[in-house]
Amino acid sequence: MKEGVIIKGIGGFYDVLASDNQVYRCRPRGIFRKLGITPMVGDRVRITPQSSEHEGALEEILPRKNTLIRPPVANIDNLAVVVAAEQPSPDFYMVDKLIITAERMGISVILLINKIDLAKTDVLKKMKSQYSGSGYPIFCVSGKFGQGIEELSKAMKGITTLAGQSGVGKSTIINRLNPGKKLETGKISAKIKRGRHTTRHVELLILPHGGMVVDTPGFSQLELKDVDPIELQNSYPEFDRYRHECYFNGCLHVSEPNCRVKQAVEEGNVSKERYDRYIHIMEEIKENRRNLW
Ligand SMILES: Nc1nc2c(ncn2[C@@H]2O[C@H](COP(=O)(O)OP(=O)(O)OP(=O)(O)O)[C@@H](O)[C@H]2O)c(=O)[nH]1
Ligand SMILES: [Mg+2]
Ligand SMILES: [Zn+2]
Repeated sequence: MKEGVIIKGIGGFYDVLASDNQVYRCRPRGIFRKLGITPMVGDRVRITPQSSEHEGALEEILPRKNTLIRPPVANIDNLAVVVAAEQPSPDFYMVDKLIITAERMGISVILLINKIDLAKTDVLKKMKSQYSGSGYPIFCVSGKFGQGIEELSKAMKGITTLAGQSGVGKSTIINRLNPGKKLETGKISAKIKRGRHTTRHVELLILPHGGMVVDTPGFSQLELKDVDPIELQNSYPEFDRYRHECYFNGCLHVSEPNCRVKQAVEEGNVSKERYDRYIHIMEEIKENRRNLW
């Protein structure tokens, strides 16, 4: 038996990249259908290679660390949150919400500033002042011209997906990371509009340094429906040093007295912008919950 990762599903078969660096086209054992288990791209699996060198049987799916629904991929290691140095201007609420979603799924966050060929350091300065406290790595790249791509590619260990506003350059970056494969970029053509109704095809692309990237970027679970207000702070690593020193045990760091997190904001040790958006997102979560009951 060999271990491997499902990189693609095609009509009931699964392409598995095995530890010997070979791809085996595998048919799942009947037991999976009996149990109602559908293998997913990203699944770590055990296979038995069969007579023909590149075929095999899918024997076992190892426990999943996490699962995304759109795109349907399991075991995501990193979420690269992409903003543009220029056009479109960054939507930091979206950035924070993507971070919260990633944190809750045990996915590491990478912050990615694209289009650095276009602009000076404005967005970088903002990102640094707002996110350095969280400890997330920040990469500056140009998907169009290639700056910083090599370094980014080395940092993408395991499975990475990209997310961010339309037009920030996600597809351009992926093409640059994996020059062997071209994805659709730029204007939405009539062809793509028609393509919307065809089956979404998900595939893990193998990067030169061994990492893998999902070729259908998308990370759309942004409603934060099931976040408990008390849990929201767990997605803010920059609060960690302070929150255990708040006067109240269940402090949400909103308007409670003697809140150490608020004090850290006032002292400039936690980004005011990040904190203000935290309050806003907290309101949103509470509002959503009220509508649920
Ligand atoms: N100058 C410059 N333009 C870029 C860069 N990266 C992407 N672009 C341009 O930005 C536009 C959008 O790029 P895409 O890669 O399609 O953006 P996307 O994030 O995939 O957008 P959606 O698929 O709509 O979510 C295209 O016109 C690209 O040529 C870059 O590094 N520098
Ligand atoms: Mg795209
Ligand atoms: Zn507090």
